[in-house]
Amino acid sequence: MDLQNAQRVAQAAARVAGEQIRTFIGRPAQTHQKSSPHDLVTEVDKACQTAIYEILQKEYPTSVLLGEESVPPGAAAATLAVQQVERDLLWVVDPIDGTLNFIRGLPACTVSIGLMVESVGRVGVIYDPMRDEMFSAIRGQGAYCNGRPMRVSTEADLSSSVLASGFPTGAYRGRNAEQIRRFGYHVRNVRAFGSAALHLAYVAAGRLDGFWENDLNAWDLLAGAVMVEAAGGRVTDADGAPYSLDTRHVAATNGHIHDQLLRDLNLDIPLA
Ligand code: 2AM
Ligand code: CA
Ligand code: CA
Ligand code: CA
Repeated sequence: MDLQNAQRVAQAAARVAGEQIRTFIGRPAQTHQKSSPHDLVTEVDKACQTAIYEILQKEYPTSVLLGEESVPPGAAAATLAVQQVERDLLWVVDPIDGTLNFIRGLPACTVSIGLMVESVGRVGVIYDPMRDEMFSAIRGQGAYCNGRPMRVSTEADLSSSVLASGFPTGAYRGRNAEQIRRFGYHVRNVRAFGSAALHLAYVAAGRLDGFWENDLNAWDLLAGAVMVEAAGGRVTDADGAPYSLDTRHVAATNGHIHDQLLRDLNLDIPLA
């Protein structure tokens, strides 16, 4: 398997989708509600996924594609991902991560493409079209932003850390908001840019020291998980188990603050 080629193909696909994001940001043609009033999708999400699929499939015709917009919203997504994991080549695609930002014209939306080879995450590509930043990584071969090597930060103290999280649309919104409130008191600051993949790319780049969020899916996480690890960081489930395709509650850090973050995440917080 030529992982360099796979990375090039994923980057090309991400750029094609990124072009559409740049064209339609802030003025998407049609917006539909998915699982809840907080959870939206546009025709551009679907068009971007189709364009990405075409490029990946042309170069890798036997690979399996798992994209957000071809899976029904909700809990089945993770199960589906796990069912596919045994396949030799599995591409995991989020055509627009940060759809609400895209709709509102907020320039924090990314294209996220991850590749699993025989059940191991090997390649991660995250493209930010509004800043033209191409983040990419191959397991064991480092991580890069626009060709320059990236490394996680060296911050070792949670109280001096800059973290990111989000407000998931489903049942875990309250829990996540409560965690943000608590961390807000004792870390340097917390950001919520609205794209999980962007947060993960920023952890890899050392711009953020850590990121956590509840209730995410494989397409939000795979590319970024490969990237954070390739940049020297650590990615686990909220209970400390190593990242896997069915991880929903993720913690990704520079490694140094990881155990401190997990400890505080696991304070007993009631749901919703
Ligand atoms: P999306 O924009 O691709 O939908 C923001 O907190 C993060 O939550 C984004 O990465 C967003 O991805 C994701 N998200 C949106 N709707 C979600 C849902 N129903 N369940 C879980 N995550 C969701
Ligand atoms: Ca979505
Ligand atoms: Ca997403
Ligand atoms: Ca999406």
